[in-house]
Amino acid sequence: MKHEPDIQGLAPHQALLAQAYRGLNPLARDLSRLQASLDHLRLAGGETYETQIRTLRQDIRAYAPSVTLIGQVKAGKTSLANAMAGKIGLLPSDINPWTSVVTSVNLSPRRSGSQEKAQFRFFTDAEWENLLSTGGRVGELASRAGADQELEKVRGQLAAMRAAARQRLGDQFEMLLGQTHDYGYVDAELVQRYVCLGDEADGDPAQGRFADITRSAELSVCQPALPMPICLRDTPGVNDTFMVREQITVNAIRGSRLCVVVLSAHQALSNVDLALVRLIANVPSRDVIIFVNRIDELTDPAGDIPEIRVSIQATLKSLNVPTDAEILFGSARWANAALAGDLRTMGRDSAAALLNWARAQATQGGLDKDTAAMVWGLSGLPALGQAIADRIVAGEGAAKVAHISGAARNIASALTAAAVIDERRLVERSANRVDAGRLAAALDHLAEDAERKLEQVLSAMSSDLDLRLRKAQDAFVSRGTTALVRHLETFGQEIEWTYDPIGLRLLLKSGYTVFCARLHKAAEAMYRDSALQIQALFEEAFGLSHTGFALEAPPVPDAPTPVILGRTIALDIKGSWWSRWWRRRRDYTTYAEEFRSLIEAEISPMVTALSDDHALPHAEALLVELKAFIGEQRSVVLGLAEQPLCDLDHLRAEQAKKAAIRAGSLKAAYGLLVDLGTSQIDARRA
Ligand SMILES: Nc1nc2c(ncn2[C@@H]2O[C@H](COP(=O)(O)OP(=O)(O)OP(=O)(O)O)[C@@H](O)[C@H]2O)c(=O)[nH]1
Ligand SMILES: [Mg+2]
Repeated sequence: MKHEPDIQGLAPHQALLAQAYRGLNPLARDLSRLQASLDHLRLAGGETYETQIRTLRQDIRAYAPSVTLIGQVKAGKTSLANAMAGKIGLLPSDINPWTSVVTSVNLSPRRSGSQEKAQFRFFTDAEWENLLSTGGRVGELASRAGADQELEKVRGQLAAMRAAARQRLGDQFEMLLGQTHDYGYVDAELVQRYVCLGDEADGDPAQGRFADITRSAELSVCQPALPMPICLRDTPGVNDTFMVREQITVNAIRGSRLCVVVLSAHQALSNVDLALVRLIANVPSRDVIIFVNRIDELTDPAGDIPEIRVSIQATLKSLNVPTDAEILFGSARWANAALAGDLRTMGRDSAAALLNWARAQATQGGLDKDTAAMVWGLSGLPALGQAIADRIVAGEGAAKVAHISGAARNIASALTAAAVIDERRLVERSANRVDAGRLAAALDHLAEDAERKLEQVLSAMSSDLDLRLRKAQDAFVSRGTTALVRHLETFGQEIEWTYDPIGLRLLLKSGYTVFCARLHKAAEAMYRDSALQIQALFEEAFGLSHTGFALEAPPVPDAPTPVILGRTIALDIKGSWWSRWWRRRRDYTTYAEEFRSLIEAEISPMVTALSDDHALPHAEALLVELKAFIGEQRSVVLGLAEQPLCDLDHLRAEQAKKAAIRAGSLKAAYGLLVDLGTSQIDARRA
């Protein structure tokens, strides 16, 4: 793996990109050190560890941290994604068409074996049907609330979408559902056909041909300027009252740890963006970077930017969202102009704003002398790249390195022990045979015991979580109903009443966070105990208490963020349906009951999803990790116990050959592994 792009050999626009992502260089270096150490271990270990080492190598090779861009409609997410990828015009960005599909751009510096490709996945029949019959989230919600007009509107939109798709696709329509389309190349025209919806009137017919029924797009492109692979996810704009695809955006955020929230400078953040704010409210603020784009459209960036910052922070605070997310400012337009090496593309007003911002920045430190590099700097892209790199390096990257280096050190440790065992067998001229059967039984017992214990703890904690979540839900509904009755008694039904679900979300989130923290602690203890027990078994079986054989427990996997809590529910929509619902109740004594069942029906799926789609799979992942760890160690220990012992002369001959290689390779591996993954993990994540 290459870990530092060769700046000399890069085109000018690639050099700009390399500069933006240079914060990833140390991580790329660590990963390539890990690869090298695994190569040495493979030499040292012969075939014994072949599979394990291959899996670890593949794990490193496939590793690509991902960043999801979400944000306001037309904030410039797609333009920014293009600039971040160093690929002008790769994803179609314009006033029209608009992005309608989550698009993953997998960028890799490797030229070999990673040829460009694209895969587009369509909705399945069932998903499409479901969309049509329920009208998506808005439809479900509207029908529950009895908002017939809204429901009709959504149905109408969907019917139009279907008709458009039918017209565009003709007979192919039904056949395409559930399929995927694969291509061995990527270009803007291809992408446009699948991921952009536009107004028929002014679009060409090829545009968005498949967009109505596309569920996801995966593109793989080569970017030699990067020190390591990364994945950028572009999503449709949020604040879409249509919300048909909200769930897909929620899943995109879940799929990456890091989230870049793109806002438009002349729109900052306001009450229109509640849906967006709800989505980020549940992502830890250290994983959220706010990028205020389009500063080139401000007449006085130097004067306006500090105010915009304050206003965003105030809005977040008023909506009860942690305000410590990093806020950056920039312009995708400037970035793309710098990449193109043609500053004329930015236009006169944009250039005036650039000068204004350049003057302000000049007072705070040197601007680059090279014009393209200066514009690139002012575009905010290098700062964004650095912020992303910092978080990856301290967060998921460090966790990855810790995981793999721990496993590699365990292999090195076992190899060292193997050398001692061979040595002793020769010296003692005895086949001091370890009872492999007994050892296997002991290991099986240990595995069963550990798995059962962890399972018990996990299941007890999961029930506890369920209880907490239901309690939070009940309390919220009861409090709401009581408040409603009181309102009716005091003010009657003429004055409208509202009930903010923020308290519920906070309760659910804290229940989930407590659950995850307890789970983490329990799993950590169990992993550690298992490692110690296996080590003790091993030492006892081979009589090796002084070889320094030390087994490291694997790190505990991270819990998924509860993004689902950001999903829009009826109470979030303070629009017309709510007042109509309110007015339509004939007998106000039934208000409370109906209100109760309405919000219960709305909240239940969210609570269930938190438990079934987040908590349970996480508990399962912790168990899988334990099983995998014990399984690997089992095969290592048994492999050593079952080494052929009958022929000592053969062993001697082999030994002489192997010993030198093993000693040399092991030394090299240890040298590379010595300080990897032990100290870099972000302390904040502990
Ligand atoms: N002036 C200016 N225009 C920009 C900038 N970034 C994007 N635009 C323009 O804004 C329009 C929308 O840009 P997109 O990148 O498609 O925005 P988006 O957020 O992806 O839009 P949706 O996916 O439809 O929500 C296009 O005409 C872009 O050229 C910027 O930094 N400055
Ligand atoms: Mg877009």
